[in-house]
Amino acid sequence: MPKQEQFVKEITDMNVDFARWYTDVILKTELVDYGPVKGTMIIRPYAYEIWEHIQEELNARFKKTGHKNAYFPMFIPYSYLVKEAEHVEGFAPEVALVTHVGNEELPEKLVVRPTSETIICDSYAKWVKSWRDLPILINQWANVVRWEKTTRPFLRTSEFLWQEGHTVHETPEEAQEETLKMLEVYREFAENVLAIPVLVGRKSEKEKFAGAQATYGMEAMMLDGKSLQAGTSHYFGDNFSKAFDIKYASKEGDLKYVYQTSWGTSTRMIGALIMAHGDNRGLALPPKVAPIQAIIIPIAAHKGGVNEKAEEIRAPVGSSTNGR
Ligand code: 87F
Repeated sequence: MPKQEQFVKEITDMNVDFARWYTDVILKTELVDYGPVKGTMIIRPYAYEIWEHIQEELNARFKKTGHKNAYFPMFIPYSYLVKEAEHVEGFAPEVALVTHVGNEELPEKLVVRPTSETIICDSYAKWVKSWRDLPILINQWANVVRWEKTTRPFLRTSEFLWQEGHTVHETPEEAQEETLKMLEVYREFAENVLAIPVLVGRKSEKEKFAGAQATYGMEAMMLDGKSLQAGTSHYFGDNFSKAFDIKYASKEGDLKYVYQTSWGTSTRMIGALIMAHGDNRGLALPPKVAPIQAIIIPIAAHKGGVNEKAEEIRAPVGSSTNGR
């Protein structure tokens, strides 16, 4: 049996069991491996290179829209989380805590960041004094930890990589504009770089993040007909500025609360790529994020058989595809 067909045989038919097809593909193509701790993943070099392309493309867009990258600590004092207790309530079971160092119990528990609103707002409260300090347009590339019960590589893992944008504005209008601007950055990126069809829109009152006044999401369409949330953008209004006391002296000289946003995308995008482009031969990646670029050039195409051979190489005989 030709080697290629043998290889294909090792991948479950996507029309038979899509979830198993996904797992077969990511393991066989050496994108990922399971970490020793349940729910964790090892991002192998092939997948990390895809992530680097995603970072380059997003960074270019973030910079173009005036944002700068920064880095905040991954350990957050437990008391910060309690400050916005109402927002965190539903998430509490997912939060990983550091209670000991060596044999000694810490005087205050530490949260391993599941998201960075609290620690970033703490800094913003110190940094914002007058209207001249605004807007603040900061993005962070980081790992985050959320102790999830059911996990799948790239789609839901206890630790993942992401970017989180956190911005501060003088007016509600400016913050609302930022929320939608970044949602549009995600949409344009998903369609033009990842070549994935997406739907963007406002989430319902029930679906939105409790800390936000409005949450917008980007749903990416997968080959099994399901959608996958691949990005979110929140308008916080003054919810966080009131909880963290972030005020500025306006041009008129009075003290006002700031208006904020946050927005994020993660390594889940790699999962979306696989599920939007793969087929029964395995992985297929759009050129802008593919680590390996293969171009078939039929030289002397006028000669008989050349084009046919090129076509045969592109789509090997005997392989089944997803039919697109
Ligand atoms: C899990 C544990 C604790 C999501 C959590 O969507 C807190 C949270 O606040 C939590 N899971 N969230 C909401 C995150 C909001 C927001 N943060 C920046 C984003 C995008 C990036």
